[in-house]
Amino acid sequence: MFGIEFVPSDPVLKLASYTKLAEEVGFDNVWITDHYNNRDVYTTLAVLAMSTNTIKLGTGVTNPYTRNVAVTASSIAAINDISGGRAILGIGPGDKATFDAMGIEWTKPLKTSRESISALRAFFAGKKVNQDGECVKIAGAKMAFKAGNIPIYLGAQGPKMLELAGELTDGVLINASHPTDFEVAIKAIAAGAKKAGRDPKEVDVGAYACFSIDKKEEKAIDAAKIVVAFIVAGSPDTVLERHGIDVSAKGNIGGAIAKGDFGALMGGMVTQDMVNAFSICGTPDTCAQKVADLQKIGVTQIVCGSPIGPNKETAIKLIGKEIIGGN
Ligand code: F42
Repeated sequence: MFGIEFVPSDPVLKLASYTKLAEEVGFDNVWITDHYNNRDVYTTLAVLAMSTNTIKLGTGVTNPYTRNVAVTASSIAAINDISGGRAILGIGPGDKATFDAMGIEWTKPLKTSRESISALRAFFAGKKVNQDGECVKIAGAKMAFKAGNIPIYLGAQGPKMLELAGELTDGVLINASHPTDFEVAIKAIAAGAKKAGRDPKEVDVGAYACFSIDKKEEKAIDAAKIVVAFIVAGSPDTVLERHGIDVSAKGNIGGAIAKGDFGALMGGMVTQDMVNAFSICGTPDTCAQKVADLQKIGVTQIVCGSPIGPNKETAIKLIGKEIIGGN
């Protein structure tokens, strides 16, 4: 399966035209990110629903801190309604930096995720929900319209979150691009599935990857560098060490980002090793090989995330022709 991620920092109508193109070239899913400072995820998905016919429409990902889960259930059910059953709910504990700016306290992300998923399943099943959780409390709320059977995906990287995904979800969206990270992740998902008596194959394993494709390798790499810089700056030390990247680079890159010194980032701070570890990047042949390597170890959905390529339209067409077409 193939997905594509868009960030609604771009105007919604522009995303609608990219999504239509993505649908035409064979993508299965479109995922829209959720951050308060960008355009609203459900408004965006509603427009995408009206301008497409077959592609599935996912929040990629929303969170249970900025919206009560009953409101999330109602919003995604409305998307399911207007799209003829094409909605997918991607949810994760969210992004601490944006919560700090909003004055929202980020407590118990793992437990909040677990309790949110159970409440959401109950809302989707049309039940009157009574849940006296530690983090999510619902006192008799019920949807007044039919939600339908909406798959739930979890945004996860940490071992406990991945186990939770294996235990409870239809799929997981993992912010990573390299087989080494997925070998670790797939084991954790399988452990969670086993604990719940499920077949791990029931869980769609999504690589939510930084993706950059162009016929000219250099152009593809340059387009990925700033995204890779943000990934390095935000990665735990254990992940950098796993890829043999000097942990001190994290502070230097973070400093350059804070100063807005993009010249330094492009001019050598972001190394080829970092690009290889944290993106699927290069010519169509290189990208196709990297996609095949991930599929071989058990990744079942490749989500082509930012930047997609130096030119989004050209990149979407290239992925359709050279990667999805050849799969
Ligand atoms: N976040 C957004 O805000 N917007 C987005 O659009 C978005 C997209 C997205 C796409 C893919 C993806 O993988 C993640 C994405 N995210 C997005 C981020 C997402 O919402 C999550 O923040 C992120 O995936 C979670 O990262 P993580 O799996 O590393 O989990 C964190 C919370 C973690 O520390 N996990 C630990 C682990 O091992 O998995 C568990 C920590 C733990 O056990 N906590 C206990 C608990 O109950 O929470 C509490 C412990 C205590 O002492 O209180």
